[in-house]
Amino acid sequence: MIKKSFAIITILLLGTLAAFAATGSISGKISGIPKPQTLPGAFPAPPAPAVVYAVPLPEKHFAPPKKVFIIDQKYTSFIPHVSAIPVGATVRFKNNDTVNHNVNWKAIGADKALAKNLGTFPPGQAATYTFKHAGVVHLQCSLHPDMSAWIYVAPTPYVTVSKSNGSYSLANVPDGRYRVVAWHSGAKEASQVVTVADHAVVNLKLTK
Ligand SMILES: [Cu+2]
Repeated sequence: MIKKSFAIITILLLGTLAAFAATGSISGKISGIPKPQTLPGAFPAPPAPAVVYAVPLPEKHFAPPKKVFIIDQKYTSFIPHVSAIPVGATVRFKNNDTVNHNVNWKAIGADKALAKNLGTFPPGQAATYTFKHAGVVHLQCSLHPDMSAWIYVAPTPYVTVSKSNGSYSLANVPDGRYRVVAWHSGAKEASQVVTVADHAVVNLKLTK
């Protein structure tokens, strides 16, 4: 009887360890994040975060995420300023401001054929768009030339936005080889190939 329960506990323990091994992680720090330009007399703005993503090697296709991402318009700003989403994700653009706003972009990555204008809508209304192509999207509002934000559509579900100090963590990354890429609108991309076995630390340095 004791032997039998010992065996069951052992099996349970091994099962738990296997479950942990299947859902690894990548974490680290992105250095060299450019400081934003602040006008004289204005409050210094915090640095915009970097986007970090891990592409499996060889690359593979993923089902689109079920989660709907939200980008708000408030205080004549896009919030958040930087979003990172997997390809296939749907974004809901809200207007929670007191004035009309517009949402448009001139290209996705270098592809100007993917330019889009979602229209102009009043407070309380929203527009929805599904991003089927990977690449950088520079959001603008035709009514307010100072409004600007970035969506990075990554070719992988393992994508996140760093903290403003550059630290990041990617969860639920299965064991295997990946190219980890860091992106920032004001810097050159940095990348490194890594093998994840439970956990990997990848620190990347952005350069001008
Ligand atoms: Cu606007």
